[in-house]
Amino acid sequence: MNLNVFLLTKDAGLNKWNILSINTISRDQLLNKNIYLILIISLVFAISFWIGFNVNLLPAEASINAPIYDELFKILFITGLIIFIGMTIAVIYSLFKFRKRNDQIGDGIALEGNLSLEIVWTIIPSIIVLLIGLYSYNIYDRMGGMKELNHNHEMMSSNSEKIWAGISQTSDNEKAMNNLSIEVSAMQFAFLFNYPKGNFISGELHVPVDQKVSMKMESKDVIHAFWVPEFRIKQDIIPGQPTILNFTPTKVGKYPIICAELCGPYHGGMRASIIVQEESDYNEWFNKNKKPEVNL
Ligand SMILES: [Cu+2]
Repeated sequence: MNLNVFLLTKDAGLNKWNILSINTISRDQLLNKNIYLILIISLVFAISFWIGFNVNLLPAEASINAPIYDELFKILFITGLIIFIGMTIAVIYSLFKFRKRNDQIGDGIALEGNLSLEIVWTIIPSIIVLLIGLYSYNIYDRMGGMKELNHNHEMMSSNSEKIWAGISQTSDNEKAMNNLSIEVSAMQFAFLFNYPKGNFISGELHVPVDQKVSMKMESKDVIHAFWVPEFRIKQDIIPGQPTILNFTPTKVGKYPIICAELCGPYHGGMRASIIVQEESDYNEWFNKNKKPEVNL
């Protein structure tokens, strides 16, 4: 059985292209074409999933937030790869398949509109964007982004003070019960870390491993952002509007703290370090730095 297929032919006398309807492709040929298409699409999916699961572009995972965030990244990465590889193949195929042949002179015919194609390329991206949006919401919720902010922060200097934003993660970890409370001040162009329990200020953030840290952050001047790539967390620090950031480090080591909000001419140099230590090492550091209590 033959199928009706539209082909372009050149009108010899007028040197123009016409659309002619002629029977050329058999059902078998069309089936073969579809099989090739399905094979190529499967291959694109297989390659994308393989790269997504085997190529790691992210730094070490050093907080309990990191694996949660990386789940989302993996999905975004694989989705991006499928689109990128698929589009690249389509472009390269089209370059060869539809290139100008020697006997072709003049413009191609003007094609206008294809409703079914437009419906397909609207529905597919809409579904992808909707699913990614829902999944991102779920990840943000699991990271503690949707937790209530204005309760149960014994560290806060005045309980009535409004916390404006932040990631308030709670973990099932028993140790999370005794949070380490730190107050962060950001200014052009440095971070300062105040340890209220030890009554001292440090330029380096030291925290014990596997223990929940609860930070209240305020800016002295402009908007800054506290970002630790290895922890997969970032939170803006805003003048006059305290924000909080809770996290639990899981890996001993030294990681960069980077200001992630363009805050002035030396923004690029606004960095500090977070040092995650074993509890005994942390206690040693803390006791060395803490100021003796003065009884008046
Ligand atoms: Cu800054």
